[in-house]
Amino acid sequence: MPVIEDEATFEATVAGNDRIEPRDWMPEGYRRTLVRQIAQHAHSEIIGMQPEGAWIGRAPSLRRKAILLAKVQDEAGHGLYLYSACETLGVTRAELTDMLLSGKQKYSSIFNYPTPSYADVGTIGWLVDGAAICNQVPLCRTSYGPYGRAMIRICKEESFHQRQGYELLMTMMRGTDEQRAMVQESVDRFWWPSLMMFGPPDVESPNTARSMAWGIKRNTNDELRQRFVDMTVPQAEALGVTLPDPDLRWNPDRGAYDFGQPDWSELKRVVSGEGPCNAERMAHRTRAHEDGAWVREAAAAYAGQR
Ligand code: FAQ
Repeated sequence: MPVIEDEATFEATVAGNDRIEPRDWMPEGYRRTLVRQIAQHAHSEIIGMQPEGAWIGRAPSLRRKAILLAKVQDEAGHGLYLYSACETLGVTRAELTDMLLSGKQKYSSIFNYPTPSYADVGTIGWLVDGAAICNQVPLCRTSYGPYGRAMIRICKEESFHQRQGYELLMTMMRGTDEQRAMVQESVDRFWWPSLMMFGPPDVESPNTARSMAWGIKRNTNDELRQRFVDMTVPQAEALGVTLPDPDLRWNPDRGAYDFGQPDWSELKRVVSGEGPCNAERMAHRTRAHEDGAWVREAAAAYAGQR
């Protein structure tokens, strides 16, 4: 039985920071926003397996292969929890997959960048998982119950991912000059795209105000971007790499780092399909979906017999 049956109770529940559950009454816009955000998040986890997955066969030792394999498998799991959370809103996994493959739904811009160097495995763990954690820890308190509960487990695993990336980079930084140069080159490529993961600046973000009022998002894009920079600069110093931003400096008045702005026109291009790897990522995902058709048919036939 639903506990919330009307708009007034819904608004009071959200205002009291309590949870909305699948059977509760909710405004159609709230449901649509959640489907959009959770689906984009799920698609990102699944497409996000590709850039690092390409390195599993080439990782330099059995230990590194095992770690990377475990991490990429976790990402598949994250995608599945999130698709399940999304299904509680009345949309099927097949519909969500169709929306990804037809380009109606997005996935995170960050996975449209190439990973030509093994150091990219470490940089993705450190910066991309680091940004993901900054963005996702507040989502553990999101107003929609199934999404918040999925995020708790995902954040625990992301924190292992971040540490394995940092440890890999630390090991390379203790190695040869060539390895140190590989790390710096990789950080130079991933720094600005990592800042773009938090979305457009608040003044250009059409969804933030509404999503905050509904308790779906708990912080704005700019607040989380700032938190990420403040967290990452000391880690870069400990690692011995330079972040490629001439405007980056500590501001004692704000008690935070000032930093430059990413090229926002690049984010728009990448999100609209013109990033360096969009076509490759979608072709790979489409092929994998088609190759899996027999498994879906067999599972449906088996379920039909029971
Ligand atoms: N890329 O109004 P806003 C991960 C879209 S998981 C692509 O600010 P919102 C784990 C946005 O959807 C990474 N699209 O939107 C991992 C909206 O689209 P619309 C994914 C972007 O939703 C690590 C439009 O632009 N994480 O990394 C991006 O309020 C390593 C306007 O933007 C999540 O999805 C972008 N960067 O805020 C896996 C977290 N930014 O309305 C493998 C959950 C914005 O046209 C390896 N999501 N857009 O359909 C969120 O927190 C929010 O959805 C934001 C965007 C913050 C991403």
